[in-house]
Amino acid sequence: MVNDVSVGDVDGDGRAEIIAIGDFRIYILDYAASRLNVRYWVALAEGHFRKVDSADVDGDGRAEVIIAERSAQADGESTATAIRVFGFAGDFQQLAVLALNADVGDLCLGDFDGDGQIEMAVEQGGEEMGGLLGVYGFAGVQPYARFAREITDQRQRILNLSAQRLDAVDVLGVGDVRGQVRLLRLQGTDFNLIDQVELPHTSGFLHGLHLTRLFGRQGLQIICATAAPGMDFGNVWMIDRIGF
Ligand SMILES: [Ca+2]
Ligand SMILES: [Ca+2]
Ligand SMILES: [Ca+2]
Repeated sequence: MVNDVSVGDVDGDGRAEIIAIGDFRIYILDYAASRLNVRYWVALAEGHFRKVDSADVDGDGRAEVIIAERSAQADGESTATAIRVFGFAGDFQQLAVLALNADVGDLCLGDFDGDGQIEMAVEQGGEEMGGLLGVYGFAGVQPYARFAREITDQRQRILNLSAQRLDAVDVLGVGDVRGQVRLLRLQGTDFNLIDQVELPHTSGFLHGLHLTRLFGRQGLQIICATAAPGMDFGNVWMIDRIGF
C-alpha cells in the first residue's frame, strides 16, 4: 500500500529518485532500462506514514525526506503527528523530528518567501475541523515554527497542498476549499489569494493536487484528481492558469 509519493535526489548523484511511503515503509524507486524498480525499502514507522515531501533543506546537495507520521494520542481518541526528517546515506537516518498535537492533512516544502531557503507548510486539524497552516523554517535540518495562519473560512480541512515556482517565489496550491483549488502567495506572514478554480460540483472530493510550470507561457498548470463518494471511478483534471 502506498499513501503518497515525492521526487528528490536523496543520494546527491544528480539524478532524482522517486520516494514512496506506505503504512510503515519508505521505498526508493529508480528508473532504469524503461522500468521503475524498487532500489531500497525500509520499515521505520511506529504509527502510520501518511504524507511525504522532499527537498534539500540544508543545502548539502542531498534531498531530505520529510514524512508526516500519524499516531494515536494516549487518550486513544485524538491523533498526534510526528514530522520526521530523514536523510539517506545508504540507509535512512532520522535527522530531526517535530511533534505536533494535531492531525496533518498535508505537508509541502517550498521557498514561499523567496529568500532562497526552504520552508515547510503543514495543514493541521482534527477529525472535522482544520485549515490552520503552520509555516516552519529549518535550522540545518531541524524544523522550527515561524508562524501559523488560518487559510480557510470556517476552519474547513485542507488535505492537499502543492508548491510551484512563479516569479522567484513558490506559490502554494491548496485544495479543496469549498469546491475550489486556490493559489496563495505569501506576503509578510499572510497568504494572499492570487487565483481560484472551481472544481465541477459533481466531481466529489479532491484526492490529489500537483502544480507544474507551463512551458513557453507565464503561468501554472493545476493537475488534480477527484472522486465522488461511493463511485468506482475518478477524474483527473488539468487546468492552465495564466495572467496573475
Ligand atoms: Ca539520486
Ligand atoms: Ca540535504
Ligand atoms: Ca524561504
